[in-house]
Amino acid sequence: MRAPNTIRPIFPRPRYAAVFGAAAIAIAAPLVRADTTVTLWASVQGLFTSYGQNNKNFNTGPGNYLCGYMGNGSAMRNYFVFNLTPGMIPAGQQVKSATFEIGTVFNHYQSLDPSETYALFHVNDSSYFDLLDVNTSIWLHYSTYNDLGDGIIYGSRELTPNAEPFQGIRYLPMTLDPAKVTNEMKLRLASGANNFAVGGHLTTISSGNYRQACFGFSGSDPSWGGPPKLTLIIGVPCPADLNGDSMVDDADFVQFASAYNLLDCADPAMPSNCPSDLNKDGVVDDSDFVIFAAAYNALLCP
Ligand SMILES: [Ca+2]
Ligand SMILES: [Ca+2]
Ligand SMILES: [Ca+2]
Repeated sequence: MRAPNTIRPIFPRPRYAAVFGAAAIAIAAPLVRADTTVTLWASVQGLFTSYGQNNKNFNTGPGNYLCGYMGNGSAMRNYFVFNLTPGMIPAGQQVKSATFEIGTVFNHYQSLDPSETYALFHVNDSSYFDLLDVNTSIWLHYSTYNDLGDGIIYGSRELTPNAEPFQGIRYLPMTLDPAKVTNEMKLRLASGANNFAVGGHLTTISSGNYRQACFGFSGSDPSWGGPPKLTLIIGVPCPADLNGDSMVDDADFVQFASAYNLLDCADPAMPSNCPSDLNKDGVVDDSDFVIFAAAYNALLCP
């Protein structure tokens, strides 16, 4: 049990209004920039085997993105490519949240272990994703297979036999690190590549020689609605601007104070994703209040 909060917020404190009066509102109004939500669907998807082989030769249509250890010495890692639009992250803005959702079919989880962890990794080179395995030279791309499961991790989630409903919407959401996604997308856009690739890998494969895999049959079942998707919220970075109007003022304070009184991000009454937890440590406490107060005094988002 944590010690109770000791600093009590004593806002609202309309300092900016007293100092700047109506001018503050007049100055602020043109700076209001609403966040933009962008949904990207994977344009390319598939897997590489631990023999360095793309599955494009044995799957037609949307690629199967089976992932994991097959129990026979062979392993698979999957990949997804999302097309980016030039200018989609305007100067001075960033990806403020990124949610990856992967489609599953009913028997996707195959492991003797009660859970496995699936993580999405940075991809250095996606140039082999579109190649058909039409000759033996396309085998043995071990570097591509390795690329899908090492380097920067954008996000991860636990998979269990019951992680998704048996019927209905079969998307498993995964929260990605928005700063890492912003960095990579901006690099890709600046290079003119205009796409963003991720590699998926089960990071909990144990040494036991039994199948530990997920997302089987994903290339053959059209019923789950479509390819994996990536939902981005793009906007001005300003964490204390809780209502997204590019100012940190009394309206934000009301939201902050409510969260501060709840304290724990796990509290069911806390808004989803716990936006008032500004230092991302799982609680809304005095550390967050110090950050909030500084932004409140600055009033305008950078
Ligand atoms: Ca395992
Ligand atoms: Ca605000
Ligand atoms: Ca916190």
